[in-house]
Amino acid sequence: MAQRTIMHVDLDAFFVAVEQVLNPELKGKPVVVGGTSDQRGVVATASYEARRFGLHSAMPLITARRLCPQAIFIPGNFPEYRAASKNFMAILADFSPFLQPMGLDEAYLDVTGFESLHVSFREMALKIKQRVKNDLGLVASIGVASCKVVAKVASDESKPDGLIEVLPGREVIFLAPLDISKLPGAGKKTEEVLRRSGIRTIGDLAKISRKSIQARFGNFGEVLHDYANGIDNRPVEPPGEAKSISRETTFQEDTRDMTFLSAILQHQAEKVGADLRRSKKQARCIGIKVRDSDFNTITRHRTVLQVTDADQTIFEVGQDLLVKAMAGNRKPLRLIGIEVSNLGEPSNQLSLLDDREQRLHSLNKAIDKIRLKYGFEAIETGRTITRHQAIS
Ligand code: TTP
Ligand code: MG
Repeated sequence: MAQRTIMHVDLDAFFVAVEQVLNPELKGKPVVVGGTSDQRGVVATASYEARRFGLHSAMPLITARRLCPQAIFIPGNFPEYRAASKNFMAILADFSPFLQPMGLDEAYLDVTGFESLHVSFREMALKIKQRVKNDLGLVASIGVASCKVVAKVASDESKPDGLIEVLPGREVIFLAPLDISKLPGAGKKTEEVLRRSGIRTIGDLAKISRKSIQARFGNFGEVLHDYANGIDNRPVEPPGEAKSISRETTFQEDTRDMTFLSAILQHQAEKVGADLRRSKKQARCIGIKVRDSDFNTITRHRTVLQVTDADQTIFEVGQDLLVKAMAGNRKPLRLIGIEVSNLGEPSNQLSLLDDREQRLHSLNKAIDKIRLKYGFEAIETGRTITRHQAIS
């Protein structure tokens, strides 16, 4: 693959930073977004001042209050975060059309060849940081590297208010001393297994033989091994060009609890369906992915007769595929995921054949509207409520 230059841009303490723009009195203080501390719930974002007390995302609010009683707790305001995110992405789009947003506050940019416009990649990154600061009052950290995974690790390492450029050829040297937990893709469980075999740093993983990692983790292990060696050919994919839309979830504990797995799958189907409708696409193919406790990964796909963007159809097909996949494998699962592919524009003629899809489409569009206003979690079904012990 030809030499590329990728930037990973990620906003610092995003939700809190937006709150600080709205109310400058919060600047420089320990601030937590995620409800008032007497409520149940978790920290969504902690300011860097609060992180000094050990606070972090996903920590129960009760614990956060105990560690840092003087912190200011704010319930959160999703429409404001969404608006800030839109402005942030618009700034990035001024610097490169090859932009792949990842959630609200981070994006990859393919900037190959663009250094000549800005003197150097470093100057270009500094300009991006400056624009984000001037226009939005937010702080962006940036990693520059030859591939996505190294750019991402670089931006993480540079925080807060950072910029790290990893020059071509220096990827392995940059990654090697870092703790294995810093490698994207290696979840808690993988990390534990690796640590037990004496692998502590990314460099330790990079050095072990490909055969042994493959034997232990299958093809997933090969990907991790490549990442650890700074090898990652994933392209920066602008969202309009997505060939598929997917969600996957890794569990805290391996499980075969069907109620729980259905809840997760339903939530994933709702997320995927919402993405489909937002991009005005419909899918002809629905697939699932499961990974068992031994890291064997199975995928199953089905082509549906009627193209769909309905959460309900995606879930039903996904559930059916999941049950079949589990019947052929008795091991507990550590991950499940759902994917829709073979995407196309909605066809009015076809939908005459089946008004179920039409009705579901209208219903789901109404739900999308409510969620746009009040946040995705504003609507939960009986099924999705049981999923809350999962991590994603
Ligand atoms: P992150 O980029 O992971 O975190 P951050 O921007 O707060 O802090 P930093 O990047 O400087 O480390 O996530 C972006 C936003 O997503 C974050 O502000 C809040 C939200 N979020 C949650 O709601 N729950 C979570 O568990 C995480 C990790 C993030
Ligand atoms: Mg961030």
